[in-house]
Order: sequence, then structure tokens, then C-alpha cells
Amino acid sequence: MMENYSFRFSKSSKNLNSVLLIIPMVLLFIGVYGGFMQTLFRAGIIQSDPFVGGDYYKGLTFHGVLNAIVFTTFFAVALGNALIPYSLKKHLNSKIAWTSGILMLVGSVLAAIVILIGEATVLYTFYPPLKAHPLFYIGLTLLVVGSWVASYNWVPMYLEWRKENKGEKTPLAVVGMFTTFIIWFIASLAVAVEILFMLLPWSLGLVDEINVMLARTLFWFFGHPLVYFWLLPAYVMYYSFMPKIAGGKLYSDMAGRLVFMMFILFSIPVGTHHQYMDPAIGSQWKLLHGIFTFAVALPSLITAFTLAASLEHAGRKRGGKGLFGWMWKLPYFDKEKWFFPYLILGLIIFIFGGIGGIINASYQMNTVIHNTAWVPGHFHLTVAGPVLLAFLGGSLYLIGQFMNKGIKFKGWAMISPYVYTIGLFIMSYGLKIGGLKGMPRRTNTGASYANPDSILYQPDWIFYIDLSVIGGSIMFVGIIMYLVSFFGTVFAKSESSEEGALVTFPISEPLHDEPSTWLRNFKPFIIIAIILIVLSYAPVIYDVIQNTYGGSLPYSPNSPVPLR
Ligand code: HAS
Repeated sequence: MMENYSFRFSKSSKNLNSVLLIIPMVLLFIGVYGGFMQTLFRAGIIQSDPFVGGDYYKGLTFHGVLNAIVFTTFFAVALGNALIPYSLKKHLNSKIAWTSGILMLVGSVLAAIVILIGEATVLYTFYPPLKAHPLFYIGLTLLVVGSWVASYNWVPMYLEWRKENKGEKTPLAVVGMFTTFIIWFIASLAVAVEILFMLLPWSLGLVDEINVMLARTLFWFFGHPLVYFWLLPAYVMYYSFMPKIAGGKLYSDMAGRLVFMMFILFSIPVGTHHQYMDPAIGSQWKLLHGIFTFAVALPSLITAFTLAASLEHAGRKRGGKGLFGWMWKLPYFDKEKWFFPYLILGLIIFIFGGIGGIINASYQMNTVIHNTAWVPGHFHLTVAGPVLLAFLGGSLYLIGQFMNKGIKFKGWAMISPYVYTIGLFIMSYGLKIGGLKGMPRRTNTGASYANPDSILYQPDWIFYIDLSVIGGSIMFVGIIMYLVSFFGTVFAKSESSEEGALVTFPISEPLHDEPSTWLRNFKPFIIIAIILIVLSYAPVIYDVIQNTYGGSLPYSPNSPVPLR
């Protein structure tokens, strides 16, 4: 059982973690601004984003890469650097931790500059035949390698802890963080192959053509587990922090452990559900990936019931009566518990994001929604909903702890996720229903869907475009409120008491004592995961290689002729 206590981090670890939180927050702001400009542009309110010029795809690349790849990776590393030493009561190797941080920073800044100067207009999926400058791929590689280095730094601490605590259960937060990075490591091997052996030589001009289907397949081997790399740090906070903040206990610690192990098994052999509409892959393998996709939804369904039970326990402890009375007793508007709304609202959003995911995973329904605005509707209800809100709440909590500062503008911090969530529901509804009416995703219409002069003008879509503009603007206001509190805290005076130099996390105790001995070792789960990956991906890669010939010259989205 994990008790609450305080831990003294070294000054160097505190500084590093603060840097890992502040710099991506600045980049996030630029990325969010890019998202806001997208909505204004789509509605025809502005003709071009003043920051990136008139290039719609450049703005979209900037928005996707900074928010979905850079911000998330930095936060996952910062959370691991915080929770693993704290839970194991061990110190990070500072040199390795700084090396990883510097690699990630250099990589991200490099990628951001290359996008800004217009040399990487390839969107966050960087599918060929869209080609970026080699420095973009090198930047992303440095970011990924830096995150690998950060996670290797945790391994010796864990092994040492296991030696000293034979027979003890590993703290759940540590299980969650290791699961996140095990999935990340296996998944990023595929994108490493794609970048090092395909994209880089092609971008450097060493080879003329690239096999587009093979590159897409390697990308999605990485791309779907990537979404669980985003989701799992949020799950770590739901399981570890939320019951305690709500005033209760975690209903089942064993369910939490099972959930993380199930993610190791099923996160990766599913990527082909992003390629249901692609040629060259046999439909029987698409079906297999579809079945695994339904399997990967199961840990989230278990999470829904476990967290609801934990919240019910908290609500009843706070005096809630009857079947649903406990729900109204939770600390939705308690300024001192400002972190709670970031977690609970994310979960409520995820009910809708998750249902959308299951719709996407169903082959016939995927034929209706693929490549329409429905898909950004889905992913804003997942990565820009539960993930972003949990990461924002987590960043504010961690920065207060690591910089030894009280949270400033707590009221704003508490209200901001509500404002954001209202905007998110409005925007996503607009995108989803617009998508069902045929509104495409990531398509530059030349002017706007709402502009009668545009070739893609559709009067049917205007209402839904308007909704996405209204929702996007409200979300932007919510983020600004958050940033006021975040940077207000960063620039506030430090509370320099001896006590304050210690770091504390709200770790929940389990309600029941469950030994869960069969869930204590990662190894069998990793081995089964590798078997499932080989079984599901070997035939897919074989099909792709058999059914494709030749390759493609490089293109830019803004030009119909090849770049060379
Ligand atoms: Fe997805 C496309 C299927 C989850 C992100 N997804 C995307 C893309 C992104 C993304 C970024 O099968 C676009 C990629 C691109 O650019 O092309 N997705 C799924 C499925 C799930 C799923 C089955 N996705 C996510 C998560 C993401 C994410 C999580 C980010 C973090 N997705 C797809 C498919 C596509 C796709 C297809 C391809 C579409 C296409 O054709 O292009 C599942 O993991 C979802 C399971 C979730 C649940 C919900 C559980 C609910 C919970 C909340 C409980 C609430 C409580 C509150 C306790 C079953 C845990 C109680 C309240 C009180 C007040 C007490």
C-alpha cells in the first residue's frame, strides 16, 4: 500500500522537470493559437494565419506536431521523472535526465523551426509522398531518442527497488508509467525504421522514390499505440490521484494493474484500423486488426467501471445518498481541489470520444467517416479532451510542487476546464455531424467551405462550420484562462520554507487488499504482446510488399507537380 508522504528531489531534478513543463507549455500555446486560426480560416473569417502566412497546411502541421507530439512527449517524461523517484523513494541520475531533456529540446526546436520556415508541410502524420526537409525527421528522431533515454534512466532505480523490496507490489503509478514507455518503445521502433531507412534517404535525395504504402503501414504500427502513449499518463493520474482528490479510495487496485497489462497486449496489433480504406492489405488482416481494436477498448471499459466505483465511494463518504446522490457530492467547484475538474471533465468527455472510437473501428461505419471531419471530431474528444485536460492539470500541479510555489489564480484554474469542455463539445459536435454530411478533413478549399466562391462550398455544412468556430473560440478562451494561472504560478514568488522544498503527490490508497500476484511481472505480457504483433503484422507487411511496385517522387501539398 502506498502511503502519502513527501520526498526531497534534488535541485537539479526539480529544475529539469520545471524546464520540461514550461517550454512545452509555450509551444502548446503557439500550437493552440494555430488551432484557433484553423477554425477562423475554415469559417472564412480570416484569409490567412498571420503567424504562418497563407499556408493552411503549414499551420495544420504546426498545430498537430506541437500539440500532439511535442507537448505530450514532454509531459509523459516529466510525469515519469516525478512519479517514479517519488514512488520508489530513489533519486534520478541527473546527468542522464538532463541529457534526455536536452535531446528532446533540441529535437523539438529543430522540428518547429523547419515547419515554420515552410520546409516541413507534411502534417503530424508526415505521410509520404509529402516530403519534409531532413532536419524535420532528425528533430523528431532526437525527441523520441531523448524520451527513450529518460525511460532507461528509470530502469536501474526500479531494479534496485525490487531487490530491496522482495515480495512487495510495485506502486501502481510506477506500473502505469513503465507500461506507457514499454508501449512507446516497441511502437517507436517502427517509426525509427520508417524514418532512418525510408524517409531520410529519400528526403536527402539518396533515393528517388518511396514506397508510400509501406511507409504508411510502418507509421500506423507506431501511430495507434501513440494514442495510448498519450492516454496512459492520464490513466496514471486517474487511478493514482483522482480517488484521493475526490476524498475516497481506489475501488480496485487489481483492476488498474490488469488495465495497464491489457494495454501492453493490445495497443499495437491494431494499426491497420487506420488503413481500412487503403489498398494492398488483405481484408482478412484488416478484420484481425479490427478484432484486436475491440480488445483494446476493453481496458478502457474496465477503467470506466473502476473509476465510477471509486467516485461513488468518495461521493458516499462525502454524504451522498441514494442511487445517484453521491454524484452531486463530488468536489466539482472546490477551489482548493482545482485539479478535480481536469480529471472528471476529461472522463465525461471520454465517454463520447470512446464511443466514437468504437464506431470508427467498425469496418462498415469506417467507410462513412474515414477522411471526413468526423475523425478530428473523434480525436478532439480523446487527445484534446481527457488527455489534454489531465496533462494541463498535471502540469500545473507539478510546476507548483517543483518550483515550490502556491498555485496562483486558483479560481481561473478551476473554471478553465469547464469553459474548455463546453467549447470542445460544441466544436466536436460541429465536426462530427459536418463529417457525417461529407465535410472532408485536412483539405484546403482555397478559400473556405463557407465561401460561395470555393469549389467545395456546401450550404449544408455552414451551420456545422459555425459550431466549430464558436466551440474553437470558447476552447481558446479556456486555455488562456489556464495559461494565466500556469504562468502566474511560474512567475510568482517562491515559498522558501524548508517544508516547501519537499514534493507531495495525492496518491490514492486501494479500497481492498488484492494480492494480484499474477499481475506483478511485465515479462509474460511483453512476450505475448510480441507474439500478437508478429502474428498480426507479418501478413500485413507481406501483403504490402507483394502488392506494391515502384514508388513515389516527393510532393508538397501546395503543388500538383513533384518536387524533383
Ligand atoms: Fe481513436 C482515429 C478507434 C481511442 C486518437 N484516434 C484516431 C485519430 C486519433 C485518435 C488522433 O478504429 C486520427 C488519426 C489520424 O490522424 O488519422 N480510438 C479508436 C478506439 C478507441 C480509440 C476503438 N483514439 C483513442 C484515444 C485517442 C485516439 C484514447 C487519443 C488519446 N481511432 C479509432 C479508429 C480510427 C481512430 C478506428 C481511424 C479513423 C479513420 O478512419 O481515420 C478506444 O480505445 C476507445 C475506448 C474508450 C472507451 C471509453 C471509456 C470511458 C471512460 C470514461 C468513464 C467515465 C467516468 C465518469 C468514470 C470505451 C474511461 C463518470 C462520471 C461521473 C460524474 C461520476
